Amino acid sequence: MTQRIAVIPGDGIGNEVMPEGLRALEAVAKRFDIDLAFEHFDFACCDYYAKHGKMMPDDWFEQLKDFDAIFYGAVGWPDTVPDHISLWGSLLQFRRQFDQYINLRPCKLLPGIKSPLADRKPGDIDFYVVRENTEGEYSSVGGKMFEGTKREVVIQETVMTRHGTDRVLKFAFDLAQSRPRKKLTSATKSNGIAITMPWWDERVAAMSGNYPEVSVDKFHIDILTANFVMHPDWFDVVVASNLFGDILSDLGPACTGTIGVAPSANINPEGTFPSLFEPVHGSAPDIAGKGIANPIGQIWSGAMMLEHLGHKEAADAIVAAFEAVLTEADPAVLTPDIRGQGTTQTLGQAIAERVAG
Ligand code: GGG
Repeated sequence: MTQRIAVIPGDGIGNEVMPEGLRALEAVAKRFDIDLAFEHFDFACCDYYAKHGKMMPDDWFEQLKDFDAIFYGAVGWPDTVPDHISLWGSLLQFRRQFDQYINLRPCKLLPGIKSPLADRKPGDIDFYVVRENTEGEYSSVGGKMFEGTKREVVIQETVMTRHGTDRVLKFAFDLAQSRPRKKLTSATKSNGIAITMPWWDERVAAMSGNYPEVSVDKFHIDILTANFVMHPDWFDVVVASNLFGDILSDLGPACTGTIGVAPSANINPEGTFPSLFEPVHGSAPDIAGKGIANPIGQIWSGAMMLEHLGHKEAADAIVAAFEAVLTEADPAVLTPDIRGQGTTQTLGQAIAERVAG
């Protein structure tokens, strides 16, 4: 059975890491005899906006809805398009319209990569951030009054629904229950954000009643970020609202040495719509065009996509391949963010060769 993948490189380094993501997928598809058909799209990026005055064509939903998955790079090119326009015109539309309400972001210290935290070794940092992905602080509810005057008022509402909160909590509890440590940490701020966050805590407490085997703790987001740095080994599954999850899933990988390796899965668990797989990192205008972006975040996202599509063995083969290349630690192969002198292509090619076997 052919599985159709929509490929959208997006902006900046998305265009550099995507070919390496595809190279690994093509190698693994050949090795495991998986029939993947890639179709490339030039929208959901700021170049498209420059030509058309919008990030995507009006029929983007129709064009993409029947794909088995979407493989995305990165979005944002603030010199051309303000960040909130590019993000709301592309990635956030995918997440919302395709009801990809889970954003699953593994955070793992990989072999060969030095954590900036003292004395941490692989195995010490190995947890998931489960980020609510369709509502919360990322809401389009609000407005401005008296714009441009001294009386200017700006309001943006946080939107949390019982449906939206319970479904992400259920996913996170299920994940925690499936893991050996069976531990779930909730990110809150119920001392300061006095309506939505105490309610979030109540929903966590209610859901925990269904999972007697899962031990649950919670931290206010400020001390939680400190504990990510001081005690990353405490965490197993961390569940968070949209904004808190976004922040934690950049900080977590930074504690593992580089955000360049971090993958993510934007999942519609029911399979009604395609899920979307993208590195956690953005378009990185500061290094775009230099050919030095780390492709592992894109490659690992491809592995998550394969697992989602039912190819666990192939997904594991990709992870084993990049772990082997990192363990070898040839500086001529590795990218500068992980102390190498290589390029996006040298690292991508070494991983693809390993995948091929
Ligand atoms: N590949 C991820 C990406 O391009 N991220 C850009 C960004 O700003 N994302 C914000 C978010 O994930 O909410």
